[in-house]
Amino acid sequence: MPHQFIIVTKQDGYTLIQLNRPEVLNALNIKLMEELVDTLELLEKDDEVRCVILAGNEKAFAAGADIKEMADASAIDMLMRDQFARWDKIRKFKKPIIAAVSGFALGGGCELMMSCDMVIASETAKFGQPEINIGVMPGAGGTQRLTRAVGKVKAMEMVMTGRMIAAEEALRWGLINKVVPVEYYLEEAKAWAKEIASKPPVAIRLAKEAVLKALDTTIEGGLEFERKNFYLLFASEDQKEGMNAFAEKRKAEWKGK
Ligand code: DAK
Repeated sequence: MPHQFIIVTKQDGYTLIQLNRPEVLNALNIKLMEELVDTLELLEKDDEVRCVILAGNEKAFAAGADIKEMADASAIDMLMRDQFARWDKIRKFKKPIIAAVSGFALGGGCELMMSCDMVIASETAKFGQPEINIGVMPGAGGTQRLTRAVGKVKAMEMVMTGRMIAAEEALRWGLINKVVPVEYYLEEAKAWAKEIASKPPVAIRLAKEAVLKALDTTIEGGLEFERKNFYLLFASEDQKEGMNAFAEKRKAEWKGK
């Protein structure tokens, strides 16, 4: 099915998804989110895809949820649309997702970015949770994921002032992984995706699960969880292959089993 608001490009080992509503700075409307989540569901089942890059364009990753689309909604409309179910599917996506961000990542755009596993940004990237300026507050993880990423006082600053922060500041705060000149941000994300796609997929999947577990459990529970995933990998062919290849001084060939 052709997409209206995203562009999907399959590369060797990974897939690039580009949000594509440039006339409204990639504002996230319901249809765009539907296309994005439906695509992720397909990619999850495709063994050739080992990593995903989510990007916008140079001017905007996404300037938030589509304000015009939700302006007249009632609380019950919002409840019955149940859009969070869609957002939950992104959070539960099992393969690594790298956000490649340039320009605005605001409101739902910043929240979508924080649902990804790693973030490569251009020097022009700007991050913010400006919902306060339109009479609401973050609703798709902005008070929770942001606080875990940057700590209480900085999250309060962003959520209560609605101010944007620049890429270098976001890097210092621990919100993103790397900042590069705008002409390289997508290339850099592709290099990371290629590197991750070359790793053993089962170990990548269980490692992602364990890191995410750290965000919502005690240290004791998290260590237990990590240990189980670690043991489980000794049932994989890739563990035998990886360790034997090391001993035999050759490159491992992963089967994803
Ligand atoms: N929604 C709809 N249209 C938007 C938009 C948005 N979030 N952001 C920009 N646009 C549109 C503008 O209306 C304008 O359209 P035209 O007037 O040309 O038709 C076009 O994009 C270009 O924008 P500007 O002319 O404003 O461009 P500037 O460079 O002057 O300013 C800006 C760029 C990013 C500073 C400005 O556009 C701006 O402040 N945008 C709004 C940013 C914002 O407030 N974002 C937070 C939105 S609330 C949910 C999940 C998530 C959410 C809600 C529910 N569920 C699962 C239920 C999240 C909520 C939000 O994100």
